[in-house]
Amino acid sequence: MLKAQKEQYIGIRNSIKRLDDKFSDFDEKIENIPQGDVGRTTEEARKELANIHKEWIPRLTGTVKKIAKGPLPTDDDWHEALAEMVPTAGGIMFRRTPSSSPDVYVLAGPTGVGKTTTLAKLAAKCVLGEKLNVGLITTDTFRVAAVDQLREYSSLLGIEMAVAFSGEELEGQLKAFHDKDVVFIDTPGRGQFDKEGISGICSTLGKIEGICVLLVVPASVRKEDAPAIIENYGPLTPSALILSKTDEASRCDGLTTLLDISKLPVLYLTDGQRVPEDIHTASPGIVASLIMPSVKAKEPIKIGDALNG
Ligand SMILES: Nc1nc2c(ncn2[C@@H]2O[C@H](COP(=O)(O)OP(=O)(O)OP(=O)(O)O)[C@@H](O)[C@H]2O)c(=O)[nH]1
Ligand SMILES: [Mg+2]
Repeated sequence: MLKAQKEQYIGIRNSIKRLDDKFSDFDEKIENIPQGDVGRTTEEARKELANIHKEWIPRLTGTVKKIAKGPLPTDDDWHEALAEMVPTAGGIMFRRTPSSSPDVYVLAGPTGVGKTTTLAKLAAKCVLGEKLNVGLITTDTFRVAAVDQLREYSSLLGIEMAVAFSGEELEGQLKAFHDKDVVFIDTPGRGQFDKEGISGICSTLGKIEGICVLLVVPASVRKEDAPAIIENYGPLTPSALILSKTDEASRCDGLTTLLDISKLPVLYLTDGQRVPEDIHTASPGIVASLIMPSVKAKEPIKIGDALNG
């Protein structure tokens, strides 16, 4: 009996050894498997979930589960689910207004975010692309050289420009621009905590009716700052967001907070200093790629490129 047991034991030991050898071979093969894009970027996508506003996570993960075809969602699944949550409005339909007063757009936002440059890009789109009759008014009589900056753009585009030192002057200039199709109004940059400065812009814009305020916010806005921007710029009742300086934003971890709190759609993205090239109509996919950069959306169509032919 002992002899039989010993043989059995030796047999088991040999089997274990054979299994051991097989597994070490297997380990080596696993190590040599090339890191596929899907596995690697999915891990990154998971990390990027930390950038997403926590109120968005349950809906996002719920959608991802529905979309995913396999047990593990791919980057594309995350991207698609996030894009479904991003509100965009596909740009502005600038139009001819022969029998009515012009459509008036105001660009407002914190200091140095690119308001004046973005205004020039949009004005160029109207003038060069749509052949519209455009007027520019600046209410930024505060910052040194702000007036000259806009004047430079107006002369490059060959369009009229006015400077408004007060609400009354602004009303008068808008009347003088009654024959324009579109009028853009520039405002001075005010930090999000500068409530007094922001209410100064409110009183300058005063009772002018039918204006559309576009809030320019840098794509790199911090999640801690987004609530104050939205709350303190609230009195201007912005209609939409423009996300600026996407080219300088290595992280966009405040964007979903901004979108969640503001409930505003994104109209445009800007990604450089060139006028008019560096502006794009926002799409959910492109904004989602800013939030989760491990997945790249298709190349956006550049308004400037389209203009250049
Ligand atoms: N990289 C990059 N720079 C930009 C972009 N938009 C504007 N800028 C630059 O940012 C700087 C400030 O731009 P402005 O248009 O003067 O910004 P602003 O918001 O009008 O500034 P204030 O009126 O002083 O509040 C300039 O050097 C612009 O060329 C952008 O999308 N990307
Ligand atoms: Mg400016």
